[in-house]
Amino acid sequence: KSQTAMEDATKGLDVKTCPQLSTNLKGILELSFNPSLTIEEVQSKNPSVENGVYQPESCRAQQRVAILIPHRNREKHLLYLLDNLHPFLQRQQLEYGIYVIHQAGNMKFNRAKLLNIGYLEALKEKKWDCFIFHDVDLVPENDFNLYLCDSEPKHLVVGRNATGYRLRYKGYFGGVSAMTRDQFAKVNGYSNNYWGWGGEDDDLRQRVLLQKMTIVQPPLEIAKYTMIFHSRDKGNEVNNKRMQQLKSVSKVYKTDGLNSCSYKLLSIEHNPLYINITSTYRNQS
Ligand code: UD2
Ligand code: MN
Repeated sequence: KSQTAMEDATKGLDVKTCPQLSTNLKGILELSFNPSLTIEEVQSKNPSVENGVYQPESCRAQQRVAILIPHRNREKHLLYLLDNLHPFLQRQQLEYGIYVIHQAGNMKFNRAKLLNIGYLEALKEKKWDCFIFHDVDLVPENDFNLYLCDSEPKHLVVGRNATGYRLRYKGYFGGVSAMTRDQFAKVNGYSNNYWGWGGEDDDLRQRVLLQKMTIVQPPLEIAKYTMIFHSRDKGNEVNNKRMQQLKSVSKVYKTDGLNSCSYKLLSIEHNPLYINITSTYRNQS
């Protein structure tokens, strides 16, 4: 039984838990990337979402799921993602919240640290059961790809349009992944020390394996994504230290992660379709 279910049971509420597999699923989706789309249109298509949060009306969700999206200067991608993801998540009958964690300032982009911040800040709002770490530019192509956590960490991007729907490399854990609150706490979250592009996802994978967990994946047929085409962002140049860093994960992960994540919180805005957490970092520590 999920936390939600137990709480409702103690309150004496008699609402049925949503089925493991929603009957609203469609399978392969027609994705939409309309360049003239506005945020107001997406809002009007999703009237049941309130301040970035949704919960099914007719049943109690299996899990409470926080979607964490690291972001800087990708407004268009964010709009496309919200447009596709909101109806997708509602069809899956999840209780969910979408958090966009925005990096302000001119420091090199740090995707992993943003995701740690998202986890820490989201838990101040609600006791989320499950966290989905989600690139802004990846749109799921099949709604049987469930945004739920399993008994082991789950990698949801098995195939991508750009790579002919083949896995990038064995053991790849990037793009979109799902971990329970406890699984993520157990590995001390992501490293905070990957500045610029690359390595942070391999680092997290090592942490998972060091904690004797395994990584599960849905079948390729349903775990397919379209990545919106983009070139490398300014401020996210390749991290040339990543190979070196990846050699010392086992030595440092217990002191580099959630328990050492320092940041300056600039604002938390509750927008109709997502919660926007803006933070900045003083220096590379
Ligand atoms: C791959 C991984 C990604 C991450 C990255 C290395 C896939 C599908 N994804 O993505 O998970 O491991 O390599 O760091 O293989 N972002 C911004 N603004 C920026 C830069 C990045 O918002 O200026 C965010 C955004 O959510 C983006 C993500 O960071 O989707 C990853 O950056 P990317 O898309 O440039 O890297 P990519 O596609 O090689
Ligand atoms: Mn990308």
